[in-house]
Amino acid sequence: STQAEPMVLTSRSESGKVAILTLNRPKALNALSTPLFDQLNAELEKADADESVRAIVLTGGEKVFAAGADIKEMKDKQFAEAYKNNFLGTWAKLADIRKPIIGAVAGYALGGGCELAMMTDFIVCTPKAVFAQPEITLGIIPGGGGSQRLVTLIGKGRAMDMVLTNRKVSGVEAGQWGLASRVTEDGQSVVEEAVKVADGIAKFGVVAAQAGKEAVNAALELPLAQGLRLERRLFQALFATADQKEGMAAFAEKRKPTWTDN
Ligand code: CO8
Repeated sequence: STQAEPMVLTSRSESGKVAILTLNRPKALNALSTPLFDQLNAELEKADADESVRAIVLTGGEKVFAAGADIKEMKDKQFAEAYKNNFLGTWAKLADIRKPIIGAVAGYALGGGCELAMMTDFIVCTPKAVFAQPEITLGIIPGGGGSQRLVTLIGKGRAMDMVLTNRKVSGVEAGQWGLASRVTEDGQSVVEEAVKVADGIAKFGVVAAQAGKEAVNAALELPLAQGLRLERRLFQALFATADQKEGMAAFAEKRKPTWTDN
């Protein structure tokens, strides 16, 4: 058969608890196209709904995470078509996924690739990874949240520097700036490291993990007083869970907790 190779490959960690989604358009350096995002969104929704999945790792290749939105797809686009079909509108689905997602970045994360990485909950990268927003070189600006998320992660000045000068930021710098949370040792597999971190999350209760993600994300959207209220309400709500009773009983009894996700 001549069935097309999927543009997003899926696998599981050895523990079976972490879904690994791998961007797979190597000939186009994982350029992000509408069909690729349709597949990515479908796989993300599947993983989010699957109770055996407790965390997700999103990665690309060893040389390229993703070289940005597909320039060939965008080249001849017109406003009316882009507007009517809400171009890029569905590309931010990842940000709605409730399970923890770790971005594992090796090589180029350019334009939409950098933006996609920033949609994950946090990034693990190699020291030689390259993050940049080259949109200005194409006569456009970031369209996948880059101008907003960069400011939160690295501050206004560095965000401006990247967006206005196409500055290339190495993995090492990304770690220093807070764009990446963890930087691997040279030669270490970024996917293995991200999976190890994700497996660590997978060992905790799902309710606490999802609530923690919800609370941190609220900080990006809410004024402080509302964010603090939401955090406190979530905190109080967790006293209705079996996992809170188990976690604190286990501490008091000096044993390991057994989470039931209830
Ligand atoms: N789109 C389409 N095709 C691409 C892209 C891309 N972004 N990047 C690379 N390719 C293709 C090349 O055209 C080439 O195809 P072919 O073999 O048919 O000629 C193939 O991939 C290999 O690329 P190169 O020969 O250029 O490989 P090099 O190793 O010489 O260079 C680079 C690698 C430096 C990564 C180079 O390919 C490059 O600069 N790519 C473009 C990077 C860029 O400008 N990205 C920003 C795009 S704009 C954008 O992302 C807007 C964001 C929109 C929001 C997204 C929401 C998530």
